[in-house]
Amino acid sequence: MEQHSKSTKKKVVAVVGGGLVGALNACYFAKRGFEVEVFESREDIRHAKVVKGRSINLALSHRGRQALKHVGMEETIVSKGIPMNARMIHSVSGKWSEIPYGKKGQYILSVDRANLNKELLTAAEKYPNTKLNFDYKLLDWSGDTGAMTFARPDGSKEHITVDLIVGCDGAFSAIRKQFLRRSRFNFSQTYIPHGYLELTMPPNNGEFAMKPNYLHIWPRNTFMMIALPNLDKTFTCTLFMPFEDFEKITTGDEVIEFFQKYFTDAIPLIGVDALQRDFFRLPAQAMVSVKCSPYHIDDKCVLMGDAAHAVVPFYGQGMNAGFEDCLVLNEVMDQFNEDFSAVLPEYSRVRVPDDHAIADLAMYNYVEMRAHVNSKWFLFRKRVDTILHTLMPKTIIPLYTMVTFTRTRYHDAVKRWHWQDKVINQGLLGCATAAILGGSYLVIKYPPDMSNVTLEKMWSRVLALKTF
Ligand code: FAD
Ligand code: EGO
Repeated sequence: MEQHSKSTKKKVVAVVGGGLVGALNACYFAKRGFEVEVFESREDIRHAKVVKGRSINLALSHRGRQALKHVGMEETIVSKGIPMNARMIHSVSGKWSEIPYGKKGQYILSVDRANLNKELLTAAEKYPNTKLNFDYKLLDWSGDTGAMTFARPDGSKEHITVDLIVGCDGAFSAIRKQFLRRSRFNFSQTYIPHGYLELTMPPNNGEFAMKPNYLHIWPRNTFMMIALPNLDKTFTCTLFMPFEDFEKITTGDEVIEFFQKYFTDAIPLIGVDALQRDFFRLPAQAMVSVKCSPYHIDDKCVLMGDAAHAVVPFYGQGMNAGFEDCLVLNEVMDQFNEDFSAVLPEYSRVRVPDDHAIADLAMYNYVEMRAHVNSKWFLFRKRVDTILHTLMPKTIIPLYTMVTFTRTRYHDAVKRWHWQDKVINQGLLGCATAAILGGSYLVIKYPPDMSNVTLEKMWSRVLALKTF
């Protein structure tokens, strides 16, 4: 069936970066029949002894799953994920309270990053029209000719030219450097004052040390800790804290003292020795938010995943958004018959507002949580969300639900959220007005006996109110 005539020969697509988004994207382009070359700077993680990387596990939700489904990978990944049906809020006093994410089928999944990446690389490699190239570090590419320059481990350089470059090389993208040199390219990058540290909570007597099917959260305003379960019955705890506070903790005793004050219940679960050791194993890692636009250069190059939009991890959406990028580009490819000169501008046009919206939402959660979210407020907010949704299931849908369990475009979710806020405020205003009117009516209809009321008595009552 294959045709080798020049006119029907499929174009060559280079996917730069074989991380989560690059590996999935390779499957998408391969499925369409393109000649796909993946270039990854690291060695093949499937054969590597130690895989260093950012977070050990991630929360996979609806958008990411839909994107995996399109290339037949959903089941493979979901079967190795651990459902988290609710958040478990840990209070300072050690009390645990759970709030479901939604109905029975609404859960997020804890997945292992390394396994996910390996499975996606293997899936990409199964297409006969895909080639994976490891130890290829992109140094730069020419905006004029499109030629890419790679560094090899032996110090040599290789120059490669293809029809389309897809930049999936992460938050510090080398592909993006060419964009920065161009006029009318918007770019912003913000490092937040917080860093993060990962700690392992081992199994207890061969079982999970805490209930496994939960996203465990310790909300302490500026200090936050979360824990996601792993298949080996460990939990990976991630502590988020300002760098300046990390710097204040320099000894094992200080670690315990700090945990004693804020995360008491976690000490015996992680173990004093492990805690003191792991806390200093790696320095706290930085988090960056990157926004830019447009995502393409002519018909030559497009940015996707973290390369286009690194978001802070306070919504659990970075990978999900990057996976959804692949799905959106695929939809545009159908619409415009794979004509890159039409596809790429349209992709930027439809995707930029949504990626910017999730970047803003993630930053909003960061600001909100560090400023006033302790365990009481967390529980209160989520309970109010649940009650309003139960009362008016069609009118009020919690923002977290829209973002996590639907494919509502991110920027539509934000719009709807603002609209719902107005509805809620008007509802409250309505209730207040009704209360005042109702109260006035009662006072007029049944006038209270004022004969015994002196000015002095009234004042003392007004002053007594202050104690509230
Ligand atoms: P990356 O995963 O960074 O992959 C980029 C790849 O490109 C790497 O393999 C790298 O080696 C390669 N590369 C880089 N430079 C070059 C070069 N010059 N040449 C060739 N190759 C190159 N997201 C979620 O959805 N849910 C979560 O729960 C979640 N939790 C997170 C927790 C933390 C602490 C952090 C930091 C992030 C979290 N994220 C989460 C976000 C998620 O990790 C990223 O959005 C996701 O990894 C982006 O994938 P990517 O493929 O675009 O980039
Ligand atoms: C009031 C209460 C305002 C990531 C609660 C805002 C994020 C925010 C980092 C959780 C869940 C997946 C996550 C909820 C809020 C992952 C997430 C949430 C964290 C931190 C995370 C929730 C990995 C914000 N989802 N979420 O509603 O359960 O609410 F706590 Cl620090």
